[in-house]
Parts: sequence; structure tokens; C-alpha cells
Amino acid sequence: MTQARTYPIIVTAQDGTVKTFSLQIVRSSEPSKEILDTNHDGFISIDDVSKLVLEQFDVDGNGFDSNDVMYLLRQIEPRFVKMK
Ligand SMILES: [Ca+2]
Ligand SMILES: [Ca+2]
Repeated sequence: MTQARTYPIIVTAQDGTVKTFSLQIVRSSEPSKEILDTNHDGFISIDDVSKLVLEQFDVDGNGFDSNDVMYLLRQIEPRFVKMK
């Protein structure tokens, strides 16, 4: 899923002609693992997620909120647990 936002850009030429352009920014709502793995150790751990939450990482481009935190927490990769 992607989200697109359109921003108008109004340019006035030297002769006074005004033209309006629109700039569309499309952002993926699914950040790559490379972005989420902040210390590049190959795993998304609670340390990576803590850092992203402290930086108020906005996953889906609508501002940082609890949905971003929930998304980030769900990305924590399961750890191998050795049972004896
Ligand atoms: Ca990591
Ligand atoms: Ca958000």
C-alpha cells in the first residue's frame, strides 16, 4: 500500500505569468528492513524499535502516533530461545 500526497507549486515568471505545478510525493507505507534495522546487525530488535520510537519515526506519512508504535513493535523479530 502506498500513500500519495499532492502539493501545489505556484511559480511566477519574470513577465508575471503565473503557472501552477503539482508535486506528487508517493511514499510506501511499508518501510524496508534496512531502514528499521538501525544498527545493521541483520535483525529488527527491541533496540532498533526503541531508537525509532524515540526518533518518532513516522511509518505511514500521517504524523507520529500510536499506530506507528504498534507497527514498529510488530516488526520485532522472534528470537531463538533455547529450551533445556
Ligand atoms: Ca538491529
Ligand atoms: Ca504515522
